[in-house]
Parts: sequence; C-alpha cells; structure tokens
Amino acid sequence: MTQHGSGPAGWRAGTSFQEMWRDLLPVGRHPDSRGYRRFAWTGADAECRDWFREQAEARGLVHELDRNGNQWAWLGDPEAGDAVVTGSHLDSVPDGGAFDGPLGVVSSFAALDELLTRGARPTKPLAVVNFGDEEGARFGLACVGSRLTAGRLTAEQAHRLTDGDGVTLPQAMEAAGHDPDAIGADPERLARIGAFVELHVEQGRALDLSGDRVGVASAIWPHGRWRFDFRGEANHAGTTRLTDRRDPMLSYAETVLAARREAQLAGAVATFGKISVEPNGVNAIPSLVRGWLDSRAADQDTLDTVVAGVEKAARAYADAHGVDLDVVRESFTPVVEFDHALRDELARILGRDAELRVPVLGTGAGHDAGILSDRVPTAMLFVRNPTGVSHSPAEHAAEDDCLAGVSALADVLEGLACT
Ligand code: HGY
Ligand code: MN
Ligand code: MN
Ligand code: MN
Repeated sequence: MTQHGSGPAGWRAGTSFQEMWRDLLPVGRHPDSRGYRRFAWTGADAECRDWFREQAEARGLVHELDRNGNQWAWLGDPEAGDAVVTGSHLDSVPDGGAFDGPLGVVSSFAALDELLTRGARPTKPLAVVNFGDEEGARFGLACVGSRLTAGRLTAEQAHRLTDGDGVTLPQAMEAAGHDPDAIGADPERLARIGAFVELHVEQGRALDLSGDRVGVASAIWPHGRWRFDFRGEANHAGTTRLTDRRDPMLSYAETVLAARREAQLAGAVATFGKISVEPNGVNAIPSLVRGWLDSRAADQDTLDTVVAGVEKAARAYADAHGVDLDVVRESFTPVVEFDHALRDELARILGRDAELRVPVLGTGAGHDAGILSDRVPTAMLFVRNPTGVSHSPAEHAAEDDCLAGVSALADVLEGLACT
C-alpha cells in the first residue's frame, strides 16, 4: 500500500535524533527485565511500525509496506531505480538491548534530515527501510523480511514457521492485518536499489579498544543454527534407579560443554542459548531435550569442523545413555564479503573528515545487509559500543558516538546519492 507524500519540495525535517530515540525507547520494553520484547507481528511490533510510519509521514516521505511486511520511507520516485537505501530493523531478541536495530533506523531518519538540511539535493531516490523479523526471536529464523525479499526463503518455507505457542507465521501475519499469501521474492524491488548501507551498533568492543567512534564492516562470519533433539525415556525422578535411566538431559549437558571445547580449539564461537524440555516437570526424567546451537567462525571450514565435532561428541554421549539423537540444521548464512567498491567508496567519503578515523572490521553478527549482499551492493557502518555487549539490556552507545554515526551516514548518503 503506497501512501502519497512528496520529494524534497514537500520534504520537511522531522524531530531530532534525541527526540526520535525518546519516542521509540519505551515501545516493547519489558517492565521486569528492562530488556525489549519486540517480536514479529505482535503488539510491540505494530507500535514500532506505527512509529516508523509517523517518522516517514512527518518528513513528507512516501511510506510503503511491501509484500513481506518490510517498511520503506521514500524520498523521490521509488520506481526511478538506482536508489540509495539505508535502515535496519526494529524487532529484538528476548530481553534485547535498545540499540541493536533501532539505532540504524533512527540514525537513518536523522541522517536524511542532516543531509537535506545541509542543502544537499539527491539526484537519486533515497529510502529508509525497516526490515521485519530480523532477529527471528518468535519463529526461530533470522532475517525473515529480507530473506523473503531476496528470495532466500520461499513463501512455502515461511508458511511452515511456527512460534512456541504453535501459532504459524501466516496466522500471526493475518492477525496483524498482513496478507500471508502476498509474501515472496521481490526481485523488481531489489533491482531498483543501487546501494544499501546499514548502520548498526557494534556488537563487540573493537571500536572501543581502537578508540574510534565509527567503523566500516568488511565481512560477516558464516553462521547457522542447529537443533539437537535428544530423546530418552520419561520416568519418575524419585523411584527410577540411576542405572535404569535413559536421561536425555545428561547427553545435552555434556554436549553443551563439548560445544565450548570445540569452539575454543578452533577459535570460533558456539552457544546453546535455547532449550526446551518435555514434559518439563521437576520430578520427571525428561523424555525429550531439545537444544539449539548457534555457531559462527571466521571461515567455512572452521565452522564445519566445530559443528561436526559437536555432533560427533553428542552422538557418543547419546549412545552412552541409551538416548536417540537427531540433529537438524535450521538456518545457515554463508560468509558475507561486503561489496569492495562500495566499502572503498565509504572509506573515501568518510576519509574526508580528518577528525574521524574509520577502521574496517569483521563481525560475527548476522544482518539484513548480509542477506541482501549478493543481490544488491551493501555496506555497513558500526557505531562504538563501550560495553561490547549486545542482545542484552547492557548494550549501549554514547550519544556523541551516535551523533557521529548520524553524520557519517549523512556523508555517505550525500556521497552516494547527491552526485
Ligand atoms: O543473530 C544475529 O547475529 C543477528 O543479531 N540476528
Ligand atoms: Mn541482533
Ligand atoms: Mn541487528
Ligand atoms: Mn542484524
């Protein structure tokens, strides 16, 4: 559905970075944890979407909700092609921080205002995008909005996604008023994009350690999610002799420790961060323990070695306890090398600001920019996070670093779109 607005002639600056941030901050924050629960197609998600639309319309931008539920705020004619797009996501992991995603979206609106207030006049269409369901917190698959758009997830696969309460993605979309039969690849949209630049809070401490405010991404590590199903035999916790047990929790626990060992050996990372237990009773030996492994490494061979090592250990532990094991790879993102020409162009543009050193750094975090990187020239800017922590309320970026990120993004957008 495209709302009508106008280009620079009808454009007007919106509220400041600080005011936008203050508006968005309370949305979806959980009272108990201070963390965010902005899950796809929930009430909090709808409030984030309303906020995005308000920001677009306050600036006279053309607001558009695409077939996959991503939001676009256009300056200029979306059909003209060679658009310069910036943005990120607004959803969160369970009890996530305030910056992962929202910093990119708020900074994009602020950078657009800064660029136009300077008097720069784009010769290409510009857009701010909010990609839906980037974290995959509710349906278990990251970057659903950008994967669907890039054709890296089919509508059939998406329709099979189900949340922890058994609600399917189509049911959740329908309940939120979005047609689940409309979802699918959107190659025409991507063909109209000349460059996508995502600004993101750094999820690590490289910039803090180097003393820089802003960095440019070089690559995203290959990473994936594997589900380990350990099936044993439910029984009474009080009356069943230890020798008579087929306890899947033991095999799971030993596998978690094996994952840490394998990752340590390989210089990679591996995390079992999510578990589900059936019947999940304090006084019942479990029948099923389901654990999700997230593993990432700087290169494919290392990642393969780690996951194979964890699976081999898990099978040995399962055998030792008379437990069955199924391992399912639920999602995988190959290594992303960001577009070298675009990355060098960013370094050239940002290098003009003598005040700003802009190191180039890799990351283990997945992003929509990574999903789109083989369809559209993409690049990423990172903003210093002094805690290095992410996916937690402790995630942080200082205001002056955020504003440095906005100015850097404004310079990049001007350099790319106001030629
Ligand atoms: O999991 C990730 O790396 C991203 O934050 N979705
Ligand atoms: Mn994240
Ligand atoms: Mn993110
Ligand atoms: Mn991301």
